[in-house]
Amino acid sequence: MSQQLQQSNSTDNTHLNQGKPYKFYGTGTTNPWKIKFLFDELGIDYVYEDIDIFNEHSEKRKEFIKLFPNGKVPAIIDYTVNPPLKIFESGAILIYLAQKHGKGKFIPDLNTDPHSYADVLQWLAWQISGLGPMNGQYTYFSCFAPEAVPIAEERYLKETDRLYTVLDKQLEGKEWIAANQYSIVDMAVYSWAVYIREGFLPNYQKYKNVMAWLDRMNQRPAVAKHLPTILAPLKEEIEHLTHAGTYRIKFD
Ligand SMILES: N[C@@H](CCC(=O)N[C@@H](CS)C(=O)NCC(=O)O)C(=O)O
Repeated sequence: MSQQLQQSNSTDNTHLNQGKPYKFYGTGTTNPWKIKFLFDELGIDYVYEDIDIFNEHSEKRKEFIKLFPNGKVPAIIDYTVNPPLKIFESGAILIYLAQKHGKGKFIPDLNTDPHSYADVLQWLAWQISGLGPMNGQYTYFSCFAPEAVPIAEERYLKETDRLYTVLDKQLEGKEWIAANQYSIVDMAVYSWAVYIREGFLPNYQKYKNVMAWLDRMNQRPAVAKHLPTILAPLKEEIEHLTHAGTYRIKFD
């Protein structure tokens, strides 16, 4: 694949991607959902490649890491530019795609509306640097860690709770998180928040505005389309984790 990518510099590259403008590498977990939502909101077609990202022996994963050295999904290749452009990190991909195709729809225009643009950027950075990593660590220690580490579980629960409380306050009296418009921020935050009321965070009901916003998000056709796929494995996964003895979340 990397050889093909290099060869494509001087040739028509559409044949490399089955005639579709983008290749999208993902898996069925949080961060790649963001990109699926945005592609669907934009009505853009892509070739999808599922990477068995947690399996170190997977050949596909080894090939993927040759192209994207950080070795995490999502990542995309844009074949509409020459040479094709590789980009990883969900936040970077969201900004790139929304600015390229959204015409101000999913990210405001910096030149005409700098306040809204900055608002979207700051909440996106908040998700990528805060909500995602903290919620992710909490999920690891409360659901997957082979040994219980109460101090880590408590620390990440406290910070995850703080972040959802901040989000709840931000959503007070608002339909969408940033800039008074549905944006890449909503897609990014939803990709994590969709799991919290499915057995992955205790006491989630207290974030009332977040719950109402989740319901609004579920109405978006681009989200509704994927929701059954997001939810389908969760019950069985919790049963599996409970059986393995690593599911430690307690509900009041
Ligand atoms: N900051 C990255 C995080 C990406 C990430 O952690 N992706 C997960 C899947 S949701 C992954 O590839 N995990 C594989 C691993 O950690 O080895 C982003 O927002 O894209």
